Amino acid sequence: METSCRICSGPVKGSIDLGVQPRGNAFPKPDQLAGEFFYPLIVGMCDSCAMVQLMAEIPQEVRYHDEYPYRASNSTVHSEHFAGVARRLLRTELTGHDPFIVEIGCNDGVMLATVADAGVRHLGVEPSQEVAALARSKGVRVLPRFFDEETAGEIRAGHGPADVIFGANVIAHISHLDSVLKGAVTLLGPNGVFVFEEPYLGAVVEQTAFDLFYDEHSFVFSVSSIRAAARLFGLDLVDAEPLAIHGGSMRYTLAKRGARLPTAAVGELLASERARRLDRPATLVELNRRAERVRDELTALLTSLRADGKRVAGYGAPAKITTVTNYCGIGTELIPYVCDSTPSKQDRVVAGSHIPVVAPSVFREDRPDYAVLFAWNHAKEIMAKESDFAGRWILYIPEVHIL
Ligand code: JHZ
Ligand code: ZN
Repeated sequence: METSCRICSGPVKGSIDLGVQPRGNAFPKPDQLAGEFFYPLIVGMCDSCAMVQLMAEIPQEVRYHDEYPYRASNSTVHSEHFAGVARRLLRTELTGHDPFIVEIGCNDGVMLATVADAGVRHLGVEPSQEVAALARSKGVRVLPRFFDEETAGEIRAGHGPADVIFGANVIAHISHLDSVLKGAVTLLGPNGVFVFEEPYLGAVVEQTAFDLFYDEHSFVFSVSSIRAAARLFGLDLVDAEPLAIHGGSMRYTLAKRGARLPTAAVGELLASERARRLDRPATLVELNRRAERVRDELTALLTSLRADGKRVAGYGAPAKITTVTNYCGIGTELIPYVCDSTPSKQDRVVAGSHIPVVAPSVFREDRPDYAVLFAWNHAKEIMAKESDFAGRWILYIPEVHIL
């Protein structure tokens, strides 16, 4: 299978095949299972610009509808992280006269609430109504739209140039990334910056985190691919900063061409990516092999626990659980339920594998022998919260192991 790159039109060959998958965040109600949507989840890397991308494209309106269930504030660690991001931007970039920040995909206002509290001019661009309402309830101003070049032009006409455009776990979701980058050029002031943080290809490869691939992640970025994309559209990559969040992310800072000098980190990370062959499609082929091993070991473990009469539950229903359970063919016979603290996911099921999502109180009362930690990126927070759990944790990242 071959397609052309969404960024540079170069050739993209499929290297990772995660099978036929439903949407990661669909979480249908038990009476909504007829006619579930499936697509082939195949991932490739562009031979020319090294951008890792999904071969299929799921329309954004289908993904980010009004009941989009993910709540960015649902983890204490994440809430603190984004409040910290806001404080830092207020200190470093939003210091001039009447500064202005735009956030693409502001979700429930996890970052902009701190900006709003500081009385700084801001606008969240968020198409999903339920999360937008939560943001508004925190005093955040929201434009209910998808961000692209046209929206950027309208925002500039109505509010003036932006000092900062920010996005977290959303820029890699946008298949028209070219239009977003053009929009950034339109909307930013001469010394403005486009800052975004997204799961990092280096972390995905290093940890065999194949579950980071699902319909929402149209791309998985690296310093090399973002530098190439920025250049194509009149921007420079001027900083890159590794982050621990979401199991390993990278924060990229783009500025208008020639406006700022790149930091030393950019060159260092590019060299390290070349050494780790993160710009080579063969790296994805190898990742595919390791994902197959995890799949075989995880299903073998769960099957043998079932044969031994052990009771196993799932913990956390991140979008990632959809990829893992559908790829591995894990259904209710191996994991009868999964608990998650997000009310908008409870009393629904994981798309495709149909594992019911219940409240954490059910897990605490049920006291299973084992719990598969699907929200593995929140391991510390969850294990501290569940310190009374007397069973054992099963992790499948970076490889299948029992704690
Ligand atoms: P979590 C998110 O994906 C959202 P997901 C998005 N698709 C994206 O791009 C990536 O991040 C990068 C639950 N939980 O954060 C809450 C508990 O039950 O890993 C969540 O449903 N108890 C935009 O969905 C899930 O786990 C807890 O104590 O993979 C974690 O989802 C905690 C801390 C979490 O994101
Ligand atoms: Zn390309």
